[in-house]
Amino acid sequence: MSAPDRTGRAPAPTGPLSTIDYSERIPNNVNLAGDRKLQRALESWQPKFLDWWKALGPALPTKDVYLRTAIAVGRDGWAHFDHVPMERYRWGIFLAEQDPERTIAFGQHKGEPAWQAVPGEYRAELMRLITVQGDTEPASVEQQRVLGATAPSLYDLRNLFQVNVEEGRHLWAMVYLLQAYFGREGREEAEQLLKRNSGDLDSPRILGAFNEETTDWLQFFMFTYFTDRDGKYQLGTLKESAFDPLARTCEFMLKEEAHHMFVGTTGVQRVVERTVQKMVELDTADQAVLLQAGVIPLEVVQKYLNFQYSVSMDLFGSERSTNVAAYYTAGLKGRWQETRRKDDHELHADTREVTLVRDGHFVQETVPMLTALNLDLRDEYVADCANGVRRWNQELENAGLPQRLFLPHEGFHRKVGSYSSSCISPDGRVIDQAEWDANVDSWLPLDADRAAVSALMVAHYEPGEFASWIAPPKTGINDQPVEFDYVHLAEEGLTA
Ligand code: BYC
Repeated sequence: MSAPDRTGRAPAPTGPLSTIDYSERIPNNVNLAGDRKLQRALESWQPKFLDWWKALGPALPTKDVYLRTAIAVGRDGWAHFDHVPMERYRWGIFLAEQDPERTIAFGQHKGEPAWQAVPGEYRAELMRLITVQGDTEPASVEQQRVLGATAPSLYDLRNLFQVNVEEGRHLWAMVYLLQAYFGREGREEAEQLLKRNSGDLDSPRILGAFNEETTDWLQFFMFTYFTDRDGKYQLGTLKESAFDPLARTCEFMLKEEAHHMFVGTTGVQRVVERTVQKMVELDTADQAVLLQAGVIPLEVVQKYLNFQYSVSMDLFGSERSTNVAAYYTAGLKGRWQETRRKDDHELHADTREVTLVRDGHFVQETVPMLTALNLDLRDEYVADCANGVRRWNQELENAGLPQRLFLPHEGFHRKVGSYSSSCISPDGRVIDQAEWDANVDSWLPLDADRAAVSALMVAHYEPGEFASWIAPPKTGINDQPVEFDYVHLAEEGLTA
C-alpha cells in the first residue's frame, strides 16, 4: 500500500498492475479511477496537452501512422502495433511494476525502504528534477515539428512520429508525478511545461540543447543519437531514485527510449552508407561533387556530429557540482547502474580527478567524488557514444576508405562546466581565440552547410522509396517489409 504523501494526498500507485486499462480516458496502470481528484486534475490537463500537440506537435497532416502503443508493462509483449490517427494516440501513465521489497541503494538513506511518498525535506529538489526532465520531452517534439515535410521515406516518417508520440507520453509521465505528488505547485508546473517553448526568447526551454533548432533530418538523427542518449543516462540515474514512483516511471520510459536511439544510430549509419557508396562509385571525396551527386559529404556529417555531441555534453551539467552531490546523498538521483557498483554507495571518502584548464593548459585536480558525479555519468555516456561512431566507421573501413568520423574532445565547443571559458579544438588542444575564429567554420556547421543539406531533403512519400542521401534500412518495423505503407498522409499532407 502507498502511504499518503505529506501534502495529505494519497498517491495513486498501489502495486503491480501489468495490464494497462484502456477503458479509461487516460490509459494507466496506476489505478487512476481510484483517485478522483487526481483523475480530474489530469483530465483537465489533457485538453491543454492536445491543444499543444495540435499547435506545436508534428505539422504534416496525416490520416494514420503505424505506431507502437504500450499495452502492458510486464517483461513480455508490452507493445501493440497498428495504424492509428496520431491525435488519437493513447498517451497514458505507465509505471514499471512495483517491487514491494525495494530498498534505497545509495546515499544517507541507504538500506531504508524506498519512498512511496515525497519526503518534505526533499520536495523542492525532487520537483526540480522532475520538472527539468519533463521540460525536455515536449521541447524535442517542438524542435522536430516541421521535419515531416522533408521525410526521406515513409519508414523514416513513421519513426519520427513514433519518437514524437513517445516523447509526448514521457511528458505525461512527468505530469502525472507532478500532479499526483506535488499538490497545487505540481499542477502549476505541469501547466508551465506546455507554456515554455523551444527557442522562445521570452519563455525558452530550461536546458540549452532543447532550444536549438532541428533544421533537417541529419540533425534529427544526430539528436536521437546524442541527445536522446543523454536522456537514457539521466533516466538511468532517476531509475535508481529512492522516490519509488519516479524510479518506476523512468524504468518504463527507458524501454521506449531504446527505439529512439536505434533511430539515431541506424539513421546516421544509413547516411554514411550512401555517402560511402558514392565516394567509391565516383572515386572522390570532393564535397561539391558529392553534394551534386545527392549525398552528404563526410566533412558535413562530422560538423553536425561535433555540434550535437557538444551541446549534449552540456546537458550533464558541471564537472564539479554541489547540486549533484546533494541529489546523491539525499537518494534522489543515483549513478548509472548504481546497484552493480562495488563500493559503499555513499562515497564520502572517495575522490576523483577532474580535468580543468588553467593558464592555457589542461590540469588535473582531485575533487570529492560526490561533487564529480555529473562527470561520472558523462564518462559512461561518452563511452557509449563511441560505440556508434565505431559502427559508422565500419562502413568506411569495409569500403577501404581512409577517412574516419570521430568524437571531438570533451572540451570542444562547451557552454557549461570547466571548459566553457576556454577555446578547445576538436583534437583536444587549448587554443587562442584567433585560432578558434580561423577554424570554427571547418568544425561546426555553417549556414551554407545547413542550406546544402536542406537542399537534399526532398520528401519521399511512396512506400519503399528513399531519398538519394540515405540508404534503406535492412529491415522494417515490427517484421513489416521496408516498403510497407507505414504512414497514410491526409490529402493536405500529400500536397504539402
Ligand atoms: N543548460 O550544478 P550544475 C531527455 C543549470 S534529456 C541550461 O552544473 P546540475 C530527452 C542547472 O540546472 C535528459 N542550464 O548541474 C532527450 C543549474 O541551475 P540551478 C533530461 C543548465 O544541477 C531527448 C546550474 O546550471 N533530464 O530526457 O548538477 C529527447 C548549475 O548546474 C545546463 C535531466 O537532465 C544546461 N545544459 O545538473 C527528449 C535530468 N546544465 O538549478 C528527452 C534532470 C546545467 O542552479 N536534471 N544547467 O538553477 C538534472 O539532473 C540536472 O538538472 C542537470 C544539471 C543534469 C541538467
